[in-house]
Amino acid sequence: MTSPIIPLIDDISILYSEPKLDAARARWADLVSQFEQLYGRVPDFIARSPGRVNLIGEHIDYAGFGVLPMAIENDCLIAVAVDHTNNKVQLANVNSKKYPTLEFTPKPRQEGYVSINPEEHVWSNYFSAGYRGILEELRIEQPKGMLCLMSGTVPTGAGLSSSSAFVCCAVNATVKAQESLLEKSKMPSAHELAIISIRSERYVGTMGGGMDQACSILSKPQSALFIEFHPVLKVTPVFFPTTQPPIAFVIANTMVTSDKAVTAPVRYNLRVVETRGAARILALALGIPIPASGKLHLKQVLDAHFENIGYQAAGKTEAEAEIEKLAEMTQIVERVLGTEEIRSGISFEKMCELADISKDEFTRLYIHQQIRADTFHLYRRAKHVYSEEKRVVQFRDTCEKSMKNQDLASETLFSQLGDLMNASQDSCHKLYDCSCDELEELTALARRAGAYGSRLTGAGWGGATISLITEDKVPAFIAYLKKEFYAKHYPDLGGAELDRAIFATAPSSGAATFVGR
Ligand code: NG1
Ligand code: MG
Repeated sequence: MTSPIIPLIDDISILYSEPKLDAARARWADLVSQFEQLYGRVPDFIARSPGRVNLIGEHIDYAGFGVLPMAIENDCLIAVAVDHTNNKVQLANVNSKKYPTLEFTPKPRQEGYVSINPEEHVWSNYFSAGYRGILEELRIEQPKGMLCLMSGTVPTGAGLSSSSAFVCCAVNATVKAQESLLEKSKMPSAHELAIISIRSERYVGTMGGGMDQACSILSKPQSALFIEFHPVLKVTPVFFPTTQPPIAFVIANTMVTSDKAVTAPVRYNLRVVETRGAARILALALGIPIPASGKLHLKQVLDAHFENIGYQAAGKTEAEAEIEKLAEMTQIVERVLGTEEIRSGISFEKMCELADISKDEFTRLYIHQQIRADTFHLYRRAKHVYSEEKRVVQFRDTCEKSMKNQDLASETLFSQLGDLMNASQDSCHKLYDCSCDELEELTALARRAGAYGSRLTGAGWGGATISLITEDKVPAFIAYLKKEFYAKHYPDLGGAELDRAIFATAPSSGAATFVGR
């Protein structure tokens, strides 16, 4: 059997940088041949979605604020053959020892097609979430059967968004497989697919903000992506100026895994709830009416406040005005939430009392998944969010200015960007409590090894760091961290495994489906 997809493997050079291309070609070819062995037929197409690394803007997407990630070369591939004879779904993984095969016959649409139990942490939940989310959106009654084989190279639990790469890939694979059931005009746009993927991942049980799915689906080659969420999802590519030596980013994984789905009640989802509590109390203090839905986040508070006071940005650029507003919001946080009573944390009861809402109503509005906490830290969380967004605006503005005015000395540019990344790490550590010893150690070592800036990326509590350095220094930088961090903490880690833990990354492009010709 010769797959019509094989010739396409030549075209994947747009997805991976030169040093990684041979290995990528071998992996795609292997996926196709394993597919043939498993299902006795060739796949109809391969869907691909990349992971991402967040350059700056951590834990602020769910507060409505803009973030600046970029897609990476590590990705999720799903090879698919559409089965026109029945509606059964089979999903196997090339690593079948670690990831058992999922098989199901979809339930009726009204019953959500497939059961997903967020309490049961199985790898295939992410596929099921994407499959269910897109079929619900398209209101498909009789989905076509799908034979699927997945291959993933985004490390799991590393903050590089293996989960969203998988959900987005499942969404893309499913929509492509069902395309014959849809009128052309009903095919969702990439923008719609991103929104559907954001919603879909919530079936797995995290109250995520949307950065990862938007980045995986909407990234453009050679650039990072500025993503705004409020009032609507909007993306703008951000380019780095050509400098000599060129700018480079290195990802280094602490190898401490933090599975967000497992720890959500005490970490991720708790942070979402703390920022919601803070938003309500700030709104009350500023005389901002709570919307009829009862829901609001910290970005809405900022917008409403500056509208209330009739803020005029006269003579300022958009970025300058934004920075001024964010600085003022941190002052307001200081005044309203930095009081003796609230500053060092409050109980759930106290939070509801100050937010002028009953415990039941608060739970109904904001706590969709279980939360376990005695103390809620509204002051430090809100302070992080507003100051982090200020850094995002500054980072983006610095890149854009230096694109226009290429004579900004590259040393100055790198230092400015690096300082913002370091300040972000500091805030994640001290205000957001989402760092850990290994992240602190690794980012400190990275700076010692010459990084202009180094910070955790993704949700934190483990996972990877991202460091800004120049291309000429990458080999020495990697060698230093291998010696000073990996050899000490993980003496058994070597060869290809070690190279998967620490590597330079280039911006990749967003999700796509590859069909044979
Ligand atoms: P990770 O842990 O990398 O999946 C999560 C969220 C993001 C964002 C970051 C923190 C999901 C799918 N991802 O990323 O939306 O909030 O944490 O900045 O929930
Ligand atoms: Mg994730």
